[in-house]
Amino acid sequence: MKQHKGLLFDLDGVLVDTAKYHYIAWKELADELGIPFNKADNERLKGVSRMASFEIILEIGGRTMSQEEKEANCAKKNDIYVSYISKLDQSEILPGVREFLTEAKEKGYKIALGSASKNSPLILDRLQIRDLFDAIVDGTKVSKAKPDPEVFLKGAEELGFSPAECIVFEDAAAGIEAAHNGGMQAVGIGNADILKAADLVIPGFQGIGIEEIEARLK
Ligand code: B16
Ligand code: MG
Repeated sequence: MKQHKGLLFDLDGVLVDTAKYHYIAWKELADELGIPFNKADNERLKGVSRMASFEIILEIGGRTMSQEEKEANCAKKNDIYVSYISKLDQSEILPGVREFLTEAKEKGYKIALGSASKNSPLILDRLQIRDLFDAIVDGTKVSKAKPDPEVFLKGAEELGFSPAECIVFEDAAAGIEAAHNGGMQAVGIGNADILKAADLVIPGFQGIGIEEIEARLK
């Protein structure tokens, strides 16, 4: 039974794996700065804003920088990152995502993006799924990072629904917490051990539809 009206999706790790491109770009910058940076460090940057990510990298390297220098380095990293995501194509959408979104839309749900990434519109364009979104709330519209609920509360508001009428789909523990802080149910995408707090955890969208999610959320 349809109990909700709005679906709010995180981007990285839910719709597409952009973390690998963030890693390549941060790694290139870190190498240039002589800061050791590996894939385990990159895990700490998932869902974290660009500037906060760079601050973590500086902390790893035991370095400090002026605000101006930090901004210049973030811009440099973003240029590298954008050069990669500009080449994204439809094949990089995670399995089952397009089918899930299309079916939910047909069933009358409204769909919003809730992501920290300022590059969200470009990524949705490249994956050719932008038209499935009724609202896009990204890093250009919010100032507080998850677990603050701001990004999802704005998403619900832009869709015109109350938080209780929305379901959040997230791959990060901080995102699940953000959904709950905003009064929304949260479906975790990925590992149930990491996403213990979620109301339901699924490995991905392959072979699952919104009706099954609604039934299992009860
Ligand atoms: P940008 P999400 C996040 O996306 C990424 O997980 C995180 O690694 C990145 O730093 C952040 O977006 C900002 O991205 O530099 O493109 O503005 O998980 O919130 O969809
Ligand atoms: Mg994510």
